[in-house]
Amino acid sequence: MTATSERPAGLEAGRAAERAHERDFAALAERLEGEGFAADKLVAEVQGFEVALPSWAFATGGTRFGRFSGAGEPRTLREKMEDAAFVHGLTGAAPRISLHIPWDAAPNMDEVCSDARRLGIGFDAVNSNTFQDQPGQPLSYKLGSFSNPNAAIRRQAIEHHLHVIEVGKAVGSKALTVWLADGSNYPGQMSLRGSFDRVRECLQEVYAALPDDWRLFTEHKPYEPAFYATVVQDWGSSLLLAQSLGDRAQCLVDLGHHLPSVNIELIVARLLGVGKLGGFHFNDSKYGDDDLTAGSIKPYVLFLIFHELVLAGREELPGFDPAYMIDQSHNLKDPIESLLQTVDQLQQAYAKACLVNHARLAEYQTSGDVIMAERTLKQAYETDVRPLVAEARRRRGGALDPVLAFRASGYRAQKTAERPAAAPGGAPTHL
Ligand code: RM4
Ligand code: MN
Ligand code: MN
Repeated sequence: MTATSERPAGLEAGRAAERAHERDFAALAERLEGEGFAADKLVAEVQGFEVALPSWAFATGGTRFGRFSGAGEPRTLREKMEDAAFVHGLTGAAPRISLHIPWDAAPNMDEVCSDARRLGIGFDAVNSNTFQDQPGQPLSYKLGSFSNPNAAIRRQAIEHHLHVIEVGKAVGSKALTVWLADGSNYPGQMSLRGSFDRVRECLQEVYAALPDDWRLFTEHKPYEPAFYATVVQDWGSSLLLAQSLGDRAQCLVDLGHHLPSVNIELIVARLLGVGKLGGFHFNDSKYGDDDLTAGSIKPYVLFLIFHELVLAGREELPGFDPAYMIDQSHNLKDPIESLLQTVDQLQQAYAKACLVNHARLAEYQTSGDVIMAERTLKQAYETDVRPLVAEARRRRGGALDPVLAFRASGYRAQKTAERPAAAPGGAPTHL
């Protein structure tokens, strides 16, 4: 077990790598200073970026066609927390884990909290699950949860959410994320208007039970598992819900939950403009809800999203306090390596967005200089910020190159010995 007070094994980069980093960072710092940026300030800004790790991403996810589990995968919440702490130790940027209930149900929450304290991590938003029936559950969600025409099924779904809030309170969470699979597969199966009204009414009851210092995030998704009409299918539906609930209800944008070619940064800008951008589930997508590694397919889009966010932060927009979370399924990669890679990609996109000269961009927009406006963004995007991000990690006691440090640490081999394979199928994981 690695407490965060210890330096995880594998952190010591070779001396040659250290020297190469120092050279690269000095060169970048000089270049950035020439452009009017203070390098130390930028390092501190990058260090301010934090992202929560999803508990369900520490085991190999698989697809609906099968799951090929890897060795040493966590079998319990405590083991997922150990892995999360290791990722945080190497990156210095992932201090919280996001729980999914009942996947992460634990008999003794006090023990969970003391494990977390010992590991040096905390808890982010708690996620509910009414998209599956659980063993022993009296009524089925086959035809919907909050949208179900059967009031007893809606009641059961509300009770589940109240329970999730209790779990979150026990661990110190400050937000509830609600993603509903509710929808229909065939025209006529469900009332398109009635189902939305019922979802809103149920959410109102859940919202009323939120502690005063909590937020509720509504997460939309266009399709899957519903293939004809999903109730909360787009950001418009999500916004209607958040607006009808109250100030502490905001929208969560999962980057994979948009139809192909939708302009996600524009959605982000719209939600920011009305104070309803609550948080993110970072991942990347080629076709749909692919849950691929953030930045692996459309890195420029990721940058443009961060540009909207950094700008909103600088302008101190009302209601701007985004909860950054990862939501990915690691089908083929080692889940820890994939998360380390993801955090690094997010840090890089964020760092690049911090390099945009906003004053100059506004001038070009006003004077109608299209080329120079675009070049202002591209100049930031095309800057190799890897030394900046590595320096931000290093000053936090993390690794210059987290994936290589993880490989050198022997952590996976150690866990493979400590954690004999779970039952076939493994621990519950991302769908
Ligand atoms: C959904 C959605 C939710 C996540 C589940 C596991 O597609 O992205 O955020 O909780 O997957
Ligand atoms: Mn999600
Ligand atoms: Mn998803």
